Amino acid sequence: MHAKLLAEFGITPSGSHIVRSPIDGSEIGRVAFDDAPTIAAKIEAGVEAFRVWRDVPAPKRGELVRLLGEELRVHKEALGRLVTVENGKILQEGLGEVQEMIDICDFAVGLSRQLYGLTIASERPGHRMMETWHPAGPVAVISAFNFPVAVWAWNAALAFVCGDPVIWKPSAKTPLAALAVQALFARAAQKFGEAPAALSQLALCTREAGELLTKDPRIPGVSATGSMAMGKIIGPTVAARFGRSILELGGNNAMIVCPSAKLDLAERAILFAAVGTAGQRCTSLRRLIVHESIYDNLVGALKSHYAKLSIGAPLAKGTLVGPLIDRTAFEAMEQALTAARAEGGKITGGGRAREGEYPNAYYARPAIAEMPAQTAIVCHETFAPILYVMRYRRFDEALALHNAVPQGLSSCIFTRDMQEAEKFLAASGSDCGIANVNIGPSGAEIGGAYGGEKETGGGRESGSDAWKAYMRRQTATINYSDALPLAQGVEFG
Ligand code: UN1
Repeated sequence: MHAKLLAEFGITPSGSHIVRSPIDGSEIGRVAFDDAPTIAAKIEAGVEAFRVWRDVPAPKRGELVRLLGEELRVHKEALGRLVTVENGKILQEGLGEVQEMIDICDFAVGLSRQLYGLTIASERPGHRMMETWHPAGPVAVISAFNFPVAVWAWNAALAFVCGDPVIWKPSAKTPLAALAVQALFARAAQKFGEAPAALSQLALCTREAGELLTKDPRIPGVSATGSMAMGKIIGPTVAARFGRSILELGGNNAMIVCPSAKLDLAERAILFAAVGTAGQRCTSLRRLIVHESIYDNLVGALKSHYAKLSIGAPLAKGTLVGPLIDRTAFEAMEQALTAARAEGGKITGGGRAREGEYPNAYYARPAIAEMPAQTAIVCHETFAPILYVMRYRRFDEALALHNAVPQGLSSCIFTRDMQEAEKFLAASGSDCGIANVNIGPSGAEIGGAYGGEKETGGGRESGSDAWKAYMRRQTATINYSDALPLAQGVEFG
């Protein structure tokens, strides 16, 4: 079955890096890794592609992205399946991830005719001043296993219309989906006919070889999604050569549930955000801050939902929770639960599921950890389905708890009280990059800028004006008079 999927994308497994499916631990393919000289050659090829691509009119560049979107539409089912097989998220979410790619392609096509600059009133007579956005150069995209294809698309679709080639280092855990995307890109490029050969390249490599991408001054922009630890290395490396990085690191996303909340909606939102994708989204719900008056009601209902969750094969209809990516992820979950217990937490759920059936895969029972306070482990992002629950009395107390973690990606409040909703969205409210009212923290649309503050890294990808990070800004002033007036009225000579 996997071989047929790979064949749809023309992938013939070869190489020494073994790729295993988290579904059952079986080998699903092999890929060859690039060594350092190959990465260096790819950077050079990216620079050459840039020389050509930057002069192609942006709307024409958009046409290539339109064709890529078409390929994705045709192969949505197969690519969604491949994402599920390689990453373990349930098929609905695998398909959703491909839809996210299609959406950003559509967005980028429109954008290709809207890379607007400004005209600015000059203080000098007979002068015109303007701001132009130019292509920046090859962009390195470093992506994580949890969104193995969508994150590339958020970056690449924008980069291509902005005139930048892309060199993509996917997670070593999900290289097959990356190869499949690269194959679809190649088909779109062939139909387009005029794309330079190295416009889109893959760098399948170890972290060490990947560092060449972050260190090379010919790559003005590096967009990296992953852990805070990774960002702490990449950020300073890119900054040391005055490059630009777009960092999308960890989240520790919370929901405040207020007394007036519509609880049935809140429950559904919590389930999707806390156990969906087996808790392996950057935007997964990790902290629940509940008003004491509804605490027993809500937490009781959640426990009964958790007890009935269908955990298992992610391709099977009806499954809501697939496997964790690997053993390390499962062990991290266990360790976090042990720490939570030691810090006074009362744990419901947790532990391994379906072990008899899948001895080489790591299915985890999602856990609810009722905490006496926002202890150390609650402030730490564990990439697993653990929901820490805390109670609050006063609204300002809830808000303070909400913001008192090092991460700042996504956040939400469930309330029907307008004052609470507005306070949450105000300057003194949620300190996150994403703040929702009566919606969970995960599953953001592509139209908004995606990213967060503090240890989340500060980068913005995807919609709104995130495209500006892929271009260089130029201020140009033109003198169409016969004089040479100086700015600030300076007389010189
Ligand atoms: C991620 O987890 O890295 O908002 C990305 C969401 C998705 C993207 C998550 N649109 O949950």
